[in-house]
Amino acid sequence: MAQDLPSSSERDPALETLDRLNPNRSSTAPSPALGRIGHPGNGAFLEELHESWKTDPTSVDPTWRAFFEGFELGCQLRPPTRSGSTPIPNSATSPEFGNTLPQARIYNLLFAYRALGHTLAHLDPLGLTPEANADLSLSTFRFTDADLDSVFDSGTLSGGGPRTLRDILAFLKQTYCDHIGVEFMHIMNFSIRRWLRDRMERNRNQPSLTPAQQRRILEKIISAESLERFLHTRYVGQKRFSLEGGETLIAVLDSLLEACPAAGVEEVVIGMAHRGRLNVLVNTLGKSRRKLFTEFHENYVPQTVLGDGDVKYHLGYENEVTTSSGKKLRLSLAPNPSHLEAVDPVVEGKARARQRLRQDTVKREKVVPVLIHGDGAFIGQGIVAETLNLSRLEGYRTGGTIHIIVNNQIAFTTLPEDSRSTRYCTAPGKSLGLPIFHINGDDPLAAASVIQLALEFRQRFHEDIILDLVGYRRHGHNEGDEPSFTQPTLYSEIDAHPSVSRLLARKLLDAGIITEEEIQKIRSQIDTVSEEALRESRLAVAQLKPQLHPPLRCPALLQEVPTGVPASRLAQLGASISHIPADFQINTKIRKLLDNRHAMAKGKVPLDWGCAEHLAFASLLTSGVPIRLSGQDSRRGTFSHRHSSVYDLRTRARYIPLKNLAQDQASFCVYNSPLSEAAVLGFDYGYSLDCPDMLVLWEAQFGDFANGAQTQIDQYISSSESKWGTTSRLTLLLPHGYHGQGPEHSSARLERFLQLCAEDNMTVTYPTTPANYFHLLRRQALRKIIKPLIVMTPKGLLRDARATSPLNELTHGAFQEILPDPTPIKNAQRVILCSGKVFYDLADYREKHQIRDTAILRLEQLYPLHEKKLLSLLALQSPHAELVWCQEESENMGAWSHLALRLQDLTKRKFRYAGRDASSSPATGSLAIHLLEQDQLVREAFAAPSPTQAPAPALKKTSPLRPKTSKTKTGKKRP
Ligand SMILES: Cc1ncc(C[n+]2csc(CCOP(=O)(O)OP(=O)(O)O)c2C)c(N)n1
Ligand SMILES: [Mg+2]
Repeated sequence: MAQDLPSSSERDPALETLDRLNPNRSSTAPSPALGRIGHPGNGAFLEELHESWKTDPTSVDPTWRAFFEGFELGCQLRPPTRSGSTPIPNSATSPEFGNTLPQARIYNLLFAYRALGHTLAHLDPLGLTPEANADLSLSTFRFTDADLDSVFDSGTLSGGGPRTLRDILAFLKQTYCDHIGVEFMHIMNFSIRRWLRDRMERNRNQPSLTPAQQRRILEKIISAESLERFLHTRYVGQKRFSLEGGETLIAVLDSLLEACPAAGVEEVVIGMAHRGRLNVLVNTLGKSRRKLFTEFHENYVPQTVLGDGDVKYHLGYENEVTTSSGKKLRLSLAPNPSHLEAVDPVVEGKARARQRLRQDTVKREKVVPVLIHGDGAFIGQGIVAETLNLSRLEGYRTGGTIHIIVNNQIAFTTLPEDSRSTRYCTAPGKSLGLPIFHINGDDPLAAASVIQLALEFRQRFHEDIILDLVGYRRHGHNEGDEPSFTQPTLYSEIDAHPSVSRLLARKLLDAGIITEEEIQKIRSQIDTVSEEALRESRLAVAQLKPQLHPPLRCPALLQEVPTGVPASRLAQLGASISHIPADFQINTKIRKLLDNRHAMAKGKVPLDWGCAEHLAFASLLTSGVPIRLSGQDSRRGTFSHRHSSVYDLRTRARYIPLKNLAQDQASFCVYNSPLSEAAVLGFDYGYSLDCPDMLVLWEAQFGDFANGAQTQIDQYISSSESKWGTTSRLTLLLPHGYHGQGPEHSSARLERFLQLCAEDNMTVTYPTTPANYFHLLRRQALRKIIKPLIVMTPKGLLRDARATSPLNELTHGAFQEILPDPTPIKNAQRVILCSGKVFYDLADYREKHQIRDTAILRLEQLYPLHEKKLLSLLALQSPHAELVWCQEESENMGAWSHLALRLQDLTKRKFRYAGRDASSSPATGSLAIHLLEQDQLVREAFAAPSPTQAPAPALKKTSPLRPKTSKTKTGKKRP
């Protein structure tokens, strides 16, 4: 119930009572957490009072009676659906209104308008006057026209004092039912609500812009419209995703940038989709028209990107612009893929990284993220909710994002009635209690004044805010699309509707702010600039000769990077990572784990995974490399192996040894992420773009959950360098390995990552020893080349004595892409190649059966493959040795399908496959079957006679594309 309570600030007496009852409650500056959830004590108290009022209204004092009446009213006034099909319960019939005092009903009226005035606001440029809302009619409050001139106390209505009912109504209608409709009464933080209310009622939500500001807005609107029209006539039928019908966006962005310097903002990081992007690039970011027009040419090949490039309406841009006050502002527009809203968390991550670079990590007021959305995508895409949920979290906050929705009331051909179950497309914002401003897009002045408020709000409360610019789409979805196929009536209305610029021009002409001649001059100046740019671009494209570019290669990816750390330093680091302050009481098991780590770092006990990782991190941090690790339960580690953060048993105070290594160490940030993959991975990817010298790691709980972030992996991590030239050092830790835990916890889908590999775009690894993991992490952080790194990480091996490393493997050397056989075998008659955990099963089998003619090599790095190393290791064995690829993953999964042809091409020899049969599900649900299968695949690896003993058998499994074998996974013949 506490959630739905109206702000007691609307009822000042009640607020006072609350303050009296709970002196700890701060009415001016509640803590953010308390502000959001309300005070639990107050909630219980109010609930009690509410119950007693419901049984007998006279049992509470009149102030509380009025309060609850307002509250009940708010609960009953459910907004109608867009189509108006859901009947609104009419509170006028509610018996509670029977005996209420007139003054109390005035307070109800104020509350109702603040809560629901937006239902009467004129938001739709194409719409008629909104349907009357019976719950806001005078009769609902038991007033009649005869009461209009009666005088009442106007309570908290801007300044309060006596006013006639007529004045009160006019005030409320002007503020809440004009061209701006506001949803803010769902906000649980009273001080935020009060601030918004006062800020809006101060000027009755009417724009108060200077004539110069108004002229500038008109210029921006004309500029936006002219660019679209120019493109429309010069590049007929070419896709541009016109902004026409939503040109107000350009005025809003301009007003935002204009307001930035005074608000202390130095940088704005923008993310947006296709709609109006070209317009924003030119009219907001200052990209030259010549460059844009060049990109429209059919011969155009991006010169800046060495890879495949991208279409023009996905490209990013960075620039420094100068505001009218002469202040500089850095702007960036993140490149984005077609996948709508996928850019959201990337922009948040970038913004946070930029804040870090500007040492703006406390208030986060210097760098402001701005996300521009489409109405269909905002309500439809789950990543929007995931990203909003990051907004207040310690590891992901950016100090408030300004969301602007270019709401053209359509998504391709789909109308709102088919695309949402909510009245407004902004509904996701309500779950976070964000203020939502719906604005008639035909009123750029109103929109400009709201964006000023939005920036003020963001800088003051460090929270997200949403602007919903309600407009229309003048053309089809793209310019080749015929909208009247599906929306014939709507489009004849749109054809007849005057443009935003014409409407605004009329307004300013009427107000005497501008003359017709001046408007014509603005238009012709802009067209001249466009014409000139077009001429220049034609000259430029005449020089262009499209050429096929060779695949991107990065041979240096295979260069060895020395990553050993001297034993003395490891011992020192070992002491630091296992040290806990004396006054800290920790769990005895963790104490033991830390002591063990200490012993490992001194070389007394072989190192396990957790210790190797900690030492890698500690060595990097103390040499100046900052680290950020984020993922679900990553502080402790899903498998309880990391324990990067330890807790005091009495207070749950947290201590992070890696943050306490040395005075001058680099920063270590480790966060438990929310239960999201797409948004969190996107965020960390975005972060990694702007902090290239930092080791940024994202960890999946189990590797397969990464597929919830597949869009980020496909659209950004694997391909963004080729598309946009953006590089990232992001490291993905993906627990992988078959332990009989069922289909969903076995596979990180190694095959998917390998399938995405080409042109040296990233590194894919599956290390099997703590030492190699140690070197891998250090290589990733220290090498100059910036590439994403994918790591299949262990689960069971974390506690497996076979998978430990002696300290001396950390003190010298480098990451080994291929691990030679630890048992020195020469001239083997069989060589089994494998990757990852199955190595240990193979080695055990060989040991158990005293097999001496088989060597086992581990591919610790699957991409790029170190071919030279592999050939030289194979050269140590018989040239006639049988070559086997063994994996525990099913045949259609794991590394086999990626490697089969490559290995055969490289060695000019055939490989036999030993592993699970192809399967639709990654693994069996039964532990018993798992063990049988595992046993069989290992036996199979050693099964075939070696070629020197017998003629080579027909190689049954040489191609990943061969038909299914007749054996089932348990070895039984299939019928
Ligand atoms: C995730 C995703 N699904 C589908 C599409 C295909 N698509 C491109 S634009 C579009 C309509 C988007 O509507 P809206 O968000 O309202 O933006 P508008 O084009 O109206 O500005 C669709 C469905 C896409 N790009 N991304
Ligand atoms: Mg739309």
